[in-house]
Amino acid sequence: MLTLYYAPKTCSLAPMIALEEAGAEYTAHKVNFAENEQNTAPFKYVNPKGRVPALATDKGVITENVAILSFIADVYPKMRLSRSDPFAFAQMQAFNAYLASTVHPHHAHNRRGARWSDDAAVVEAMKIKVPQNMTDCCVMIEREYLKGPWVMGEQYTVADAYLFTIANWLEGDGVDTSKFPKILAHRAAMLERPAVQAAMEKHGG
Ligand SMILES: N[C@@H](CCC(=O)N[C@@H](CS)C(=O)NCC(=O)O)C(=O)O
Repeated sequence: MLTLYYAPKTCSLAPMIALEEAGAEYTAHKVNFAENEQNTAPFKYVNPKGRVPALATDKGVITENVAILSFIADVYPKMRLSRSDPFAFAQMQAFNAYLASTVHPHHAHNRRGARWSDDAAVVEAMKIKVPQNMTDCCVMIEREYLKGPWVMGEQYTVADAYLFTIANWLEGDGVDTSKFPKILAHRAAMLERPAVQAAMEKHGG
């Protein structure tokens, strides 16, 4: 049995969408960020990094979106991108890694700048860069990654759940999304999917 540790309006929406799409049996455990539950001892026992998502499996806990999504893609054939094409799989992982290692940290400079500096002026200066940095990421996604209609082309994969999750943050990060028709079309197509609707309802944004 799987347990997904999640918090509303965070990146844990991506694995929840993937689990819903896969028709997986899982329990959703909400971590209360308002009460800083992510930094309490019981949650740090689950994920010592104090972050969501975390996926508890019968073999242990998996953290990091890239790893969790890859696990779901491997375990549930419906979400699997053919492993018989290692190049396509690597391309999907390159996109997921870009979201995790570049796009998500740029977004985090908006509210979580204190991770990088104790100087209030530096934290403010980092915030000012968020719209530009996130816009630059959108240019990259729109031009280089998003094949359409799905990230990998005709095959829907876990990368779509991850892109959708981060694309929902763009307006809040000061991005003029009207400049990115492919990302908007992807978001609209995702919103049509019953599994995405179910995940959003359960997850809370
Ligand atoms: N690299 C991690 C990032 C996880 C992460 O930063 N999650 C945020 C929510 S989007 C979090 O748990 N933040 C809690 C905090 O900063 O206290 C992943 O992709 O899974």
